[in-house]
Amino acid sequence: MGTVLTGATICTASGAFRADLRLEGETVDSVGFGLARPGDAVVDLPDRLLLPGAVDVHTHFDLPLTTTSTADDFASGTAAALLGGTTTVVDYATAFRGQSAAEGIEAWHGRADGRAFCDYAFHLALTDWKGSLAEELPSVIDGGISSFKLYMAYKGSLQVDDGALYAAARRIGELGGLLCVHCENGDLVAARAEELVASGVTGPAGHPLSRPASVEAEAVGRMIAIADLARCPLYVVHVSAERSMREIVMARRRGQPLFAETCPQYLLLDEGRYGREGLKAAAFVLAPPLRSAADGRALWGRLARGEIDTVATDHCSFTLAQKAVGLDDFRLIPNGLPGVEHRLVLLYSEGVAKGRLSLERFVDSCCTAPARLFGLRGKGSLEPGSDGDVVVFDPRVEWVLSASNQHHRTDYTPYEGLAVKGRVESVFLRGRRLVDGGTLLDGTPRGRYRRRQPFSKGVRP
Ligand code: DUC
Ligand code: ZN
Repeated sequence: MGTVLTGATICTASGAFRADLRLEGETVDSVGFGLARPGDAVVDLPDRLLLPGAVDVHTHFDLPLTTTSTADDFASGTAAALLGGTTTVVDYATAFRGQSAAEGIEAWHGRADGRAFCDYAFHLALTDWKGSLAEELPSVIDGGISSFKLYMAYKGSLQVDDGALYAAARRIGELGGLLCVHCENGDLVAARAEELVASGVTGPAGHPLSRPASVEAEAVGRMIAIADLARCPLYVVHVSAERSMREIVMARRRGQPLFAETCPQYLLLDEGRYGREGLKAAAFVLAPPLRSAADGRALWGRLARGEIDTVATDHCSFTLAQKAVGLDDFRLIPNGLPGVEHRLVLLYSEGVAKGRLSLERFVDSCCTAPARLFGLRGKGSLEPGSDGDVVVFDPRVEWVLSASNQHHRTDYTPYEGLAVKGRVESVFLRGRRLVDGGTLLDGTPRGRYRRRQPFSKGVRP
């Protein structure tokens, strides 16, 4: 027995069209007309859009920092994701200094297994580089983790130097992996932050001053050169500034395998938030910081033209009490914003409904391209044979985002009071309806760990 969704518009990365979609078992069985078989459930969905389950390739759930942990763990984070139409997340498992890759990955499985409401996979973030890690990488890739992250920022904790970036990139490239890099010059950030604090600038307004766009763009340019020398495909995470995009576009024109991700916060929010007092500014501290409104406009253009490949959230959530720890020294404010629940509606409402983004680019950047780049077979597409991950989206509903109606485990949302158009009505994960009318239908965490293909093997739905 299957389920036939009728009367809606099917939205894909290459076009939108009226057709029915039949789910059977865990997959999309067929797309077309007259699909119902005896015993099928038929669901009539006039005026709705059917989207592939969205894929968020940048989350930090249950991430331990020196003094605190992120507010969302895998249970709350993946529940919020699913309610917002994201059926797969790729979280950054981290091997902290002194840990082996296997130890880092095992710890992340321990955090996620049996708790996730949507499907999930891991990248592996490496916080140093040594021979033993190089030896471990083939078995990591065999375990379905085919992308790796290195940080050029966070001096003294996550940051690695250029030699390590180069050596890791050589190894990852040779193994057919994809290298994700946080591009900000951590030495410059640390020096400027110290200078600011010494001159009496200690509040949250100091945070963006310590890491301006030039600090990001320099690191992007340097990393592009390193990846080119190392012959390693590069994915630049959370690009926030037009200056960085210029570096990326130039290198792509030279033929380098290079991909760019941005996040809703860089498209929709700007540095004006840091001009407010105390917690009102601290709530918006993340790295890279919010930029100018002109940067946001330029990023929309780059996304619409396909120069930015993906939109992910960098969901890394803290409560206001956690943010308050650094009110007198911005260096202590935990970096990050909540957002995994709101990505689809924000991109639809502020992008598609406002004419900044085509429906195709919306689907590609939020669903299809992330699945393809990160080797998630069966995800990000509504073609027959794909996983039955389907979002029923009602583009007519108007509502207001608020901390009071979100499911992130935070007491604020960066988008408080924003009126949006469009709402996730129901969500199917591998053929089973798990969300309807904006609520989870069952309290059982049904998310599964997904092994990913190496970048070099490509992926077909
Ligand atoms: N930036 C953030 O704002 N949070 C998590 C990690 C990062 O790089
Ligand atoms: Zn991140």
